[in-house]
Amino acid sequence: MTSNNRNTVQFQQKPAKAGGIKSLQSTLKSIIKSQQPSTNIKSLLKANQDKGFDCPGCAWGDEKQGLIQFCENGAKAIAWESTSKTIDAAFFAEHTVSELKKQSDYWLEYQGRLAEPLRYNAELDKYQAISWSDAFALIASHLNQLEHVDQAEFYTSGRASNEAAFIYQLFGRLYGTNNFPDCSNMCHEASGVALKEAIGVGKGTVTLKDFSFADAIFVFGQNPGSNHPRMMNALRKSARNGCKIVTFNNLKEVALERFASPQDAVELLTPSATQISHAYFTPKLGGDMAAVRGIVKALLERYPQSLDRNFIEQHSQGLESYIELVEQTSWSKISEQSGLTQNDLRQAASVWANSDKVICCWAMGLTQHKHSVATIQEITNLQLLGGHIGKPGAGLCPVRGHSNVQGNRTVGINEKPPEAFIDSLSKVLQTPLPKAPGHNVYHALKSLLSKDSKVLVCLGGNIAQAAPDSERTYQALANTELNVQIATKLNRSHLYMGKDALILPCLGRTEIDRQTSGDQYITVEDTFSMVHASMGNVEPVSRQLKSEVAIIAGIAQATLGNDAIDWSNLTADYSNIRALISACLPEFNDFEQRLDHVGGFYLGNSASEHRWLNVAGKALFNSNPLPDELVPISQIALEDSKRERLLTMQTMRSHDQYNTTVYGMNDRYRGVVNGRKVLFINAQDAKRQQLSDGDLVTITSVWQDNIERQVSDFKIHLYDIPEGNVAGYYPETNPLVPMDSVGDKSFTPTSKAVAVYLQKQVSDRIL
Ligand SMILES: Nc1nc2c(c(=O)[nH]1)N[C@H]1C(S)=C(S)[C@@H](COP(=O)(O)OP(=O)(O)OC[C@H]3O[C@@H](n4cnc5c(=O)[nH]c(N)nc54)[C@H](O)[C@@H]3O)O[C@H]1N2
Ligand SMILES: Nc1nc2c(c(=O)[nH]1)N[C@H]1C(S)=C(S)[C@@H](COP(=O)(O)OP(=O)(O)OC[C@H]3O[C@@H](n4cnc5c(=O)[nH]c(N)nc54)[C@H](O)[C@@H]3O)O[C@H]1N2
Ligand SMILES: [Mo]
Repeated sequence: MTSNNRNTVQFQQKPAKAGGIKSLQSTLKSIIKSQQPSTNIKSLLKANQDKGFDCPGCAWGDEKQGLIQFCENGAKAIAWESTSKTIDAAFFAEHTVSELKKQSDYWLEYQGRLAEPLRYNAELDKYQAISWSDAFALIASHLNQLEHVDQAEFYTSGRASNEAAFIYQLFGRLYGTNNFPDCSNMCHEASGVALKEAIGVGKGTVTLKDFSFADAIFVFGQNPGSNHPRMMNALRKSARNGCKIVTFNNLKEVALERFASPQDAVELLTPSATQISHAYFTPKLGGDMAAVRGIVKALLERYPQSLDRNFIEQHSQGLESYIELVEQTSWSKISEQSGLTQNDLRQAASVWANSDKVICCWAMGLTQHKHSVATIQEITNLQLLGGHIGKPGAGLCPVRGHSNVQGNRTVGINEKPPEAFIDSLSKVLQTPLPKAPGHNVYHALKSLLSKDSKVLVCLGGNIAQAAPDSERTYQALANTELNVQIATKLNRSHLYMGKDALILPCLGRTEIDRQTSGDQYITVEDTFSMVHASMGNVEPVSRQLKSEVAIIAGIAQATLGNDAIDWSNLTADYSNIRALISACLPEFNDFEQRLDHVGGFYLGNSASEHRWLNVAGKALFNSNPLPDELVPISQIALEDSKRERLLTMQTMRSHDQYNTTVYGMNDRYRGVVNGRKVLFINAQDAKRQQLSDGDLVTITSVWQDNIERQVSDFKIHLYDIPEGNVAGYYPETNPLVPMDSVGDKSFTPTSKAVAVYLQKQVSDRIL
């Protein structure tokens, strides 16, 4: 037997277009696989509609008109949640936790929805049923016994509603800590930090409408065909109206080349498709900052008329030193670091200069690097030069991931809360609340690793698989005295614990949430700062489920009592929570009434009104030098033979997954079927290292701590990817991302730039 048998993945030709009939077929398949086809079709028609529920897929906005507002991958997310399969104590009686650990992530979630509260029994190594009130009492007793309140960590994943997130932070702060690690620490943190410093608000400045007026849209480091399919409709519409789409992506993602709308009969049924990108550039991983610097250099040299002198004079600060820096940056450094030629960047600059209104979009390809904050500030500089912020049809658009990750931050999930927010919250509650910064994901994991922190509560998500450096992350969870997981489906985060652990099953977005005052709706904020209501419409999959709000309120009441807040009153009617949000956050005034408006309401954006709420009181040109090296490998002690072979690896999503939830084994748009242990590599790099398509390799990453981080049995695939770069899927490659390799100022794991070397495997040997 050759070891190739261990890896069943196969490679096909990439499709000629994305979308079209294949999308519809895939949508139908996932509905059928859910074993609830009729309920799910009913659900889908309610997705993102007025008085329907917000699709848990992504944070893209909607027009709230028309019958169909879901996409292929939204359908997968909905079908995955509303399966009829459930697991309860009987399932856990048959499986020890040690056995469950051996199963794949796919298998764990595929068992179905969690149906009753469970407590870990260390003697049996099994989860067993526990009543809700005992579960709440257990949490309270752990929390109340800690020597210090900062020994508790309160993690959030961005699917939680505004109402759940608000009372969660309320509970955490009344308990006494600002330890709120959350998924956005691993996601768009760099965007928030960069934009706050530069323009005074950590959110995008555009709304969905702006996409109809833009003359050009620059898309950096983002794969919307898989991760924001509804964005493809906006890009397609813009492209057809003559808007020039310029893409910067390390890979040639097919949807950004050619996309067929499943809602257009001709594109659906014939090979025709809309060409999306007017120009498509493939920079090196981490090379975007240099690329943007090059565009600015070309603008200053050839198109000085494209500068908006009035805007710059009236609204900005720091132009002179920035121009000096751009002039000092040589074209050779720009080309070397970006991997793009001077000609490429001059072409991009010419599109920019000939467009009056430009939107810049980006996602994880920009935010998961060491110099991400500086990169996003470079894009902001480019936008400021032409006065594109606050102009209709133009502006900055960090495309957010989880469907309510932006809302979570707005309502207080923030380990470094703004002082004004804490002041206002303290005033409304008439109780002083902590202001000292707490832990983000990085600090929380470090603190659990060193056993300084002892209790971990997770409001959703799967921190075990989402966080980097899997072995150390697992150890951090295994160190907990209590690990509490509020979840819909079983995942690996539920399988690591020190002494005590609880799994608390909650309602999903699609389910009816009945409380004493009647059926409740919740609210969410999309990537365009639009807030709207979401209401489930299917029967909960088990009678034992509680809503996230009810669970948090139950924990809070058991831990803190009802002195500061009457928690059951908040659960009884969520409008009581919204009244509190409204009292604490001025942008939510008349919260309840404004929800009546079809499509919800806009929270506003100070920068787009030319109000600059940063320290300078002006839009800032930040003068950040280009990094000395894209991955800091010169500081790593390494034999020359390995150093010569180093490649930079990105970890990304396939078309068949939602973060750590794996729906299937295919990545249709990249021609990958039947497996996920794949490493995409340039043919020249493969040749130099004597590797051929289909060879099995062991991948080892290098870092300053000299800890060996390795994964095996990955099949290499020759692919159109810049030399020196390789790509693999997240979370299979997470063991390779060193925990301490984080972004400057953002602490985000550098998941898009990991230094690795490869070793060919034959049979069970590494050659
Ligand atoms: N179906 C589905 N939808 C999702 C998700 C999901 O997993 N599945 N996840 C949600 C979440 S939480 C998020 S944050 C978003 C993620 O959305 P994306 O950011 O699109 O997700 P990734 O797969 O990480 O894609 C990174 C893209 O950036 C490119 N890239 C990587 N590094 C670089 C670089 O250095 N420079 C440039 N120019 N390009 C680079 C990659 O080739 C890839 O196309 O999607 C959200 N929506
Ligand atoms: N290497 C690498 N690592 C990454 C990334 C990367 O690109 N590369 N991306 C990062 C990014 S952008 C993000 S956002 C994080 C994601 O990190 P997380 O948000 O922590 O992870 P998810 O996979 O989205 O969480 C999935 C779990 O959420 C639970 N769940 C689903 N719906 C609900 C619900 O309605 N309520 C509750 N309570 N639970 C629910 C289910 O149990 C499911 O197993 O991962 C990060 N990690
Ligand atoms: Mo994300």
